[in-house]
Amino acid sequence: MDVVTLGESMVVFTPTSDGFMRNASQFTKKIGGAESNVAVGLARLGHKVGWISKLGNDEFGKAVLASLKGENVDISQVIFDSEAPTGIYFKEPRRQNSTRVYYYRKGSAASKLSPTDLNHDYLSKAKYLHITGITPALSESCKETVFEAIRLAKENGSTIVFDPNLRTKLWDEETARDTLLKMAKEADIVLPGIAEGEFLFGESDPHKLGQLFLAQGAKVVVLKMGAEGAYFSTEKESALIPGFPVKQVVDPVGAGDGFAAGFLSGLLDGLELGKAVERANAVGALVTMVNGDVDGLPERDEVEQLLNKNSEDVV
Ligand code: KDG
Repeated sequence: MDVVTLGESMVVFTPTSDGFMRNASQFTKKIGGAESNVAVGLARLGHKVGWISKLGNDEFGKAVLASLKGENVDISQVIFDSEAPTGIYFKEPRRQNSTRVYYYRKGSAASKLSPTDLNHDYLSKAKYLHITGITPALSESCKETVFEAIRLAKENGSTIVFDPNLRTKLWDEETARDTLLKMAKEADIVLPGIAEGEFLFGESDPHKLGQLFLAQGAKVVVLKMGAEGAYFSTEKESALIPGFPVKQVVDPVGAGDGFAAGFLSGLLDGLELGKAVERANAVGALVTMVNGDVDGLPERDEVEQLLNKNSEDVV
């Protein structure tokens, strides 16, 4: 596998009408989950990617599995749990760049993941292990699973890629900060948003933040700065790579996952860091133009088209 990722996927319901969700009578049903969004993004770009998780043995679990299988994500490590349901969440778009989410995932099948669910052999064959800060927020056993996955992957020389994905609805700030910092220390590559960097270190200057993450042990840090682009840092270099202007953001959810998929895709293709960040920016921008957490994730030719365009022409 090029990349193995681990986390919870859910069925996502979004009202078809504007306004408060309490007044909605119809919803669209789609699939979401940060880690599986990354997996779909990578698969659409032609990479080999596997997703480890648990699903309820129910209609929604079958929907998630069918969707990921249809995207060519390897689902051989997915376990069905007959005792717990598949998580769901609702997405209520309020205004441009302001979407409210409501989770119904407490006690979900994925929250029951435990270290014994991990297949050592499978993890040992991953070039990259992608993890996010959502998984340890789901339960104590999920937290243990993430750290065990890191241990196993590292033992076999995989590169650990970490996206903090802070979700304050899922845990208290102190526990979140403490756990996310521990994960950052284990990671080779860290992909935080500026707000997450500020949450973790109380610092918002991208260069200083990059240095702070490097001091924790990361080799590459890429700070996502929304429309401005992204700022990457290593011990030897650092630079701002401008983003692609998007005239109308339709749905920002999943843009960070698209960014991660684009960046990893660039690294897998052997691009230099700046070019990999440029690809990440392009994929992230394309995701925001379409409704749905995964629906805007592009295929390779769409990314090439955007990269070869003068950025002034875009959308
Ligand atoms: O990054 C997008 C995710 O936030 C979304 O797909 C749902 O995984 C999700 C979460 O926990 O919020």
